[in-house]
Amino acid sequence: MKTMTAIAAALLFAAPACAADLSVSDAFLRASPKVANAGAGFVTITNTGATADRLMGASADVSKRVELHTHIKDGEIFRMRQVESIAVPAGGKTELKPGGDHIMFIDLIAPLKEGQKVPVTLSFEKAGKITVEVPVLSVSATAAPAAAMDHMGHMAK
Ligand SMILES: [Cu+2]
Repeated sequence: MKTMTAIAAALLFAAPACAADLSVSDAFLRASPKVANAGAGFVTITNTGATADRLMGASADVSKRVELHTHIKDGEIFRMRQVESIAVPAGGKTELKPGGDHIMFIDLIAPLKEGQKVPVTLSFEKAGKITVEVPVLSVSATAAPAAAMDHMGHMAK
């Protein structure tokens, strides 16, 4: 019995970005231009469970405030708007990506530099808190490194 507990604990440590039925992948932040006082973060949340969950908020010590945002189309212009939560459907996945939902880091304490890693804690209504190490990519990055490599693979074919 003790051995089983130890194995379970080891497995938990091996998968820090998982809680219950949720897993977080493809996380990245965009480096902030020198003049910017805010940065945007993106993650993919996969829910393998039978119960829908919701991302309720996020926290990180790189900025004074962290908000959940989406983009809405206002005539021909896309504007960012704060949202209370982002739904994660049962047995589905939610992609936060440029031009859509994102995590906004407002009033940066220091500029986000490419190559830096930022621990970000995501708070879910049911799964609780999940902390992910989020790499900072270039100012114009549109996808996490793994996804970007995927695209390169497709182009080579
Ligand atoms: Cu935003």
